[in-house]
Amino acid sequence: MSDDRAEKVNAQRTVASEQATPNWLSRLLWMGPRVAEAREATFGPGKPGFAWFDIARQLSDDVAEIGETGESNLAALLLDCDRVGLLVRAYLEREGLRSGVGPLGDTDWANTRKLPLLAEAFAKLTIPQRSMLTAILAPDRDATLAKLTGADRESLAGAVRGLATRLSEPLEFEANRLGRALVARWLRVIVAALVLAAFLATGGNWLDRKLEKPNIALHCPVTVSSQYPWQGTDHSLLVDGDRNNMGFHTQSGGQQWVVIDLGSVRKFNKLVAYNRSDGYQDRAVPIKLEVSKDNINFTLLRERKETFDQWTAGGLHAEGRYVRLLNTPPNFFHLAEVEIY
Ligand SMILES: [Ca+2]
Repeated sequence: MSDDRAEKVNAQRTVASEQATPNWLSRLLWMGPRVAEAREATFGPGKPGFAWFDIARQLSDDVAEIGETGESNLAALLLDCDRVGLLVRAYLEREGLRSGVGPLGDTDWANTRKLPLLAEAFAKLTIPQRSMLTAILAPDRDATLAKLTGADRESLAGAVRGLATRLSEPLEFEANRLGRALVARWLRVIVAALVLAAFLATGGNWLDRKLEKPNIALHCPVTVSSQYPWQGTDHSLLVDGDRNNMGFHTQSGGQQWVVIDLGSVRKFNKLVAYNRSDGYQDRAVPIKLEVSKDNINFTLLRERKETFDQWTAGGLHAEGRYVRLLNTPPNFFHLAEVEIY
């Protein structure tokens, strides 16, 4: 696919995706126009003068790499002078004031006075500093450098470094316009996502509570096959809503069971059993779940053989008044809570 065609396809996709997003959301998230405006206003590749600015940026990195070896460091001074030259070119080219493609000439230097930002920045240099700088940026820089005294270099280095910084900062700001817009957009998207997640979490809990059927076993009478001394003596705790306290504890030997009386024949679809939380969980299995309408004839609904913390027996489609849980003898039998829905 040619670059032109790829660009058109991308543009169509962008338009399609922007059309698919509601207007208010698009505005809120800076999806379209704000970023497009920023892209348009950004001083970026392809814009007049950007190539010079980009090279000046790289030189700035080189200056940083040379390190803090003192302002009189000749290599850093030359790089800073070149940065100034490149930045002046960038400014002039942006304004259509560049006189040619070669080194900066008299017309270019004269044109710098037409741009207030450049005029102001250069005004901070003394006249000798200005003439040394223009001489270094002229083709015969070696001759100029040979004439510089140590004091000249030192005075020029600080002044040129300051000048390069003053010239590059505004361009840097304009070059980062799109980046700032994208950061702002993503911050907005992240905040919106967090708000949405918080809303869904709250809304989800609210919906769960609305849709949740009541636990019909809650506070129903409980009968147990036998009672172990001292532990699990209050059987109402099997259906008290607390999933950690022990609801009953039988003796060992023979078939042990627990029956919950729902009070009348009820339809239910799910039973959740919570094992005792302080150990001996293997005693609860294998466990059988049965239902009866008369407390005499029971029908097996489910059986579970694997040890569990929480056993959910769903899809029961059951009907009955007495719900019985039995484990396999000879064994103690104990559970913390049973819920029926
Ligand atoms: Ca309980």
